[in-house]
Amino acid sequence: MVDLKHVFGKDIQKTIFDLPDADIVLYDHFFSEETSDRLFKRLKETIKWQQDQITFYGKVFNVPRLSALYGDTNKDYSYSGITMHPHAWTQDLLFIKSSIESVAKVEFTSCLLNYYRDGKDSNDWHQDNEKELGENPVIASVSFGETRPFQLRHIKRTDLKRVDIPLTHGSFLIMRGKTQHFWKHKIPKTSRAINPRINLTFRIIKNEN
Ligand SMILES: O=C(O)CCC(=O)C(=O)O
Ligand SMILES: [Mn+2]
Repeated sequence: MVDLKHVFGKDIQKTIFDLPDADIVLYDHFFSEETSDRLFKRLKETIKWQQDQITFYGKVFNVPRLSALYGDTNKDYSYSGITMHPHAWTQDLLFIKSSIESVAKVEFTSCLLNYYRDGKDSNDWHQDNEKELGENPVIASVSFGETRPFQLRHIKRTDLKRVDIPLTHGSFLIMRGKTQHFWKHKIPKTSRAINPRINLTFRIIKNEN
């Protein structure tokens, strides 16, 4: 437990994951319940959510979630074959960004948001290792709404077990160092009837367009 009362929540709980080739820290209750409720509602209503598509073996599929890119407007971002041009920062996003920057001690240029409407929405195994993010990306992930498991697996070490980290309402997870070189992550589908979830991943895009 660390004292971060000056930042926000009263019961911020810090967990450092002891995993090889990774640097992952989780802060539960980073944002208070009240702040999290307010931010969830506001983001759901004000973010310009879009349905992205991917082409796989010549067929076009809807990505199983809604997404949006916000950030410094001179920083385009390409992933999964899609190039996105960011919307300008909103007040809510700047508030979340400055809150996490006070702990992360870096400045983020961009925020990718995902809206998981129900248990059918998901995010399949991947690494956040696009070249725009540089050699060792810092990825700061904030979640609001339904708790979903964030699963991690080492790409080489088959002796290591999969890790499941529940990302709760108002939580803040940070991945740094070599994590994106060695670990894939995913948000699995579930057949349970669940509420929607919003996730924001703050990133540092090095190039300028
Ligand atoms: O929803 C999450 O917690 C993860 C999102 C993610 O991995 C991504 O957008 O790259
Ligand atoms: Mn990711």
